Amino acid sequence: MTERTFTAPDISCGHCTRTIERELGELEGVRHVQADVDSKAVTVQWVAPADWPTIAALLEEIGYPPAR
Ligand SMILES: [Cu+2]
Repeated sequence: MTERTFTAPDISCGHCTRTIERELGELEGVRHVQADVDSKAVTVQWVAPADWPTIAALLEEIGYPPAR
């Protein structure tokens, strides 16, 4: 299991965090997603076949690119 916590600066409300949790949660291999409005932090836990490039690409696609 891999875990990564990052910031998604475009998070602005609870809808954003729910969208992120739902969309990432639908990726095969993603086991846990938690997004926080106040800190704009997102923690994701995954196993194969999920990987960071796939997760980052999906975040870009739904409008919440991870901070670099
Ligand atoms: Cu929002």
